[in-house]
Parts: sequence; structure tokens; C-alpha cells
Amino acid sequence: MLYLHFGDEREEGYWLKCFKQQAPGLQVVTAKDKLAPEAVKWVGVWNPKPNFFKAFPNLQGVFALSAGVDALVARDDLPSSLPIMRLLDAGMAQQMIDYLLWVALTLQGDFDLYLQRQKQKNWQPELSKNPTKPRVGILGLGTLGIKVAQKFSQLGYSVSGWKRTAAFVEGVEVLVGDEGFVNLLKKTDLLVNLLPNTAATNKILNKANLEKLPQGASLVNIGRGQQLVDKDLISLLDTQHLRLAVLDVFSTEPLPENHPFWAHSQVIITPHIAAYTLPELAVEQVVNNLKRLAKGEKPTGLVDSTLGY
Ligand code: NDP
Ligand code: OXD
Repeated sequence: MLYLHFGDEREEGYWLKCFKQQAPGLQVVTAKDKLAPEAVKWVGVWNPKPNFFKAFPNLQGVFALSAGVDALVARDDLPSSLPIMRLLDAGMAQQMIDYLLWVALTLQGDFDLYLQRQKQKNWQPELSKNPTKPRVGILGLGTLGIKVAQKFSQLGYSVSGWKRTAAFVEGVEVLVGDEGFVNLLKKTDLLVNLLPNTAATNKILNKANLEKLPQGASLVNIGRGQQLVDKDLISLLDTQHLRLAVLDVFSTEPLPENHPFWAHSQVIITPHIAAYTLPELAVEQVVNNLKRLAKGEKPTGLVDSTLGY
């Protein structure tokens, strides 16, 4: 039996419909159903409340209905021996590409500057159009980062990416290690964070690192808010070392009303929408993984609890 939990009945209803269509024989329940918690073997979740997992004594594994699993890995009600399986892409890579193209085109067309000038009723064109595309640096060349990197490379951008382990990615300069990280920062005009939040990447977007970017570079954070030191970013924007920050994720979500990002003219805020999970594709992955597990095979998207992603 799979227990599905979003904490939102409408959303759960839609996912239940997808499960019914794709796996009519699979028993999927939600909080609305009368269930014996002992019967639940698997749960599919997004952001459950503290102690949620303690209710299920016979749990065999958790399906994260998201790409990021930092919040699950950090919980104290889940034994680290319990497998966590996360979503791989599930429609998100193309949405990330669209989001990042919007940012790149904003910079190329100086539209961020015109939005600021509009607020001041200031009719001031730049002297000319930017002759070159920004050099793109992507932190995290995983399931999502690699697809973003390749698309930008195909579109004629110069793209570097940073990952933990070395790899060949056609059209993309792949960098690893501390030296690779600094090299990437030094030649990046548009820095994209797509790293998972782990002990090794928490607060990685700090002053010492961000000031290695060339003067006038911009940042997009679509990884996790905990990876950014907010006050360091603000100080680098205020001194004009950085031009623009486009932020989709925050250490506290929703972003509190009194946070200085809201009113900052060089910050664009989106409410954790860079990419939505597409339920049809996500359900397909969960169903296939349940089949794999039943046959004793390794599931896809299995999280390495020691690495935290
Ligand atoms: P993956 O786990 O597939 O990729 C992670 C990448 O980061 C890998 O390339 C990995 O390297 C690299 N990495 C991890 N740790 C380090 C490190 N210490 N140093 C250098 N590189 C490192 O994740 P996804 O691509 O699926 O997702 C990335 C993140 O995007 C998620 O964790 C989530 O936080 C965020 N996200 C945000 C969304 C939004 O709407 N804003 C939606 C979906 C995801 P290697 O390849 O060597 O293992
Ligand atoms: C995420 C997601 O990890 O939405 O942010 O999948």
C-alpha cells in the first residue's frame, strides 16, 4: 500500500487520478481514507510535518515527489537505512531551461535596467545593444543541470559546469574540485545554482565565492535558499559588483514580508516555481520503481544518504 501525502486534498486528488490511470491495481491511499498505519509500506510525500513518518511502523521506503531531498534527508523521524527515491526530471528540466532563457534574455536586452528605470519614470536607453551573450556557469551538472547546460551550449552560449565527479558533457566545459569551482566563477557572467543542498553546498553562495565573479555578473538561485548567504548577496548588489539576482528559493519559504530582497531593485523574486513536477511523469517513475523493488532490482533516483543527494 502506498500512502500519498501533500497536505492538500485537491493536489492529492489529482495525483490519485494519475495513479488510477497508470496502475489501476495499486492500492494508493491518502489521509481521507480509513487506514491501518501498519499496512503502509511506501509513502509518497512533499514536505510532511515533523514526526509524520513515526506513524508508519512498517515503512519500507519513501518516494520524494520532488527532485530535491534535503528536507527529507535532514529529518529525525526517518531512519537513515530507509531508502529514499527522488524524481528524475519529471518535466522539470525543460521548465528550468525556459526560466533561465528568460533571465539570459533579460540581461542581453537590459530589460532589468529598463524595469528599474520605469519605476523612476526614467526614459533612458542604453547606448547600444549588448554584442555578446553572457558566459553561463552552472553549479551542479546533474539530472537538471546537464540538460540546461547542453541546451544553452546548443543555443550558442559559452557554458561551464561544476560537479563533484568528473564527466564528459558535449559542448560544456566540465570543472571539478575547489580549483574548478574558482575557475568557473572567474569566467561566469550568469551564475546558475542547481546544486542540491547538502553539508558540502550549504552557504556556498557566500561573499568570498560570489566576489570571484567578474564585476557586473548576475546570479540565479534555483537550487535551495540555504545555499545563499542573503546579506552577502545584498552587499555585492549594493556595491554593484553584481548586477542582478533572480531568486526562486529561499531559506524561509514563503519569503517573510520584511525581508530586504522584496524591495531590492536588483532582485527578482519568484515563489519556488522555476519548475513544477508534472504528476503524470512523476507517477510513472513511482510505479516503475515499485515494480523494480518488487523484483528486487535497484530503483531509479535512489538517494545516497551519506552524500545527502
Ligand atoms: P542531481 O542530484 O541530479 O544533481 C546534482 C548535481 O550537483 C550533480 O551534478 C552533482 O555532482 C552536483 N554536486 C552535488 N554535490 C556537489 C558538491 N559538493 N560539489 C560539486 N558538485 C556537487 O539533482 P537535480 O539536477 O535533479 O536537482 C538539483 C537541485 O535543484 C535539487 O536538489 C533541488 O534543490 C533543486 N530544484 C529546484 C527546483 C525549483 O523549482 N526551484 C525544482 C527542482 C529541483 P555529480 O554529478 O558529480 O554527482
Ligand atoms: C524541488 C522540486 O526539489 O520542486 O524544489 O522538485
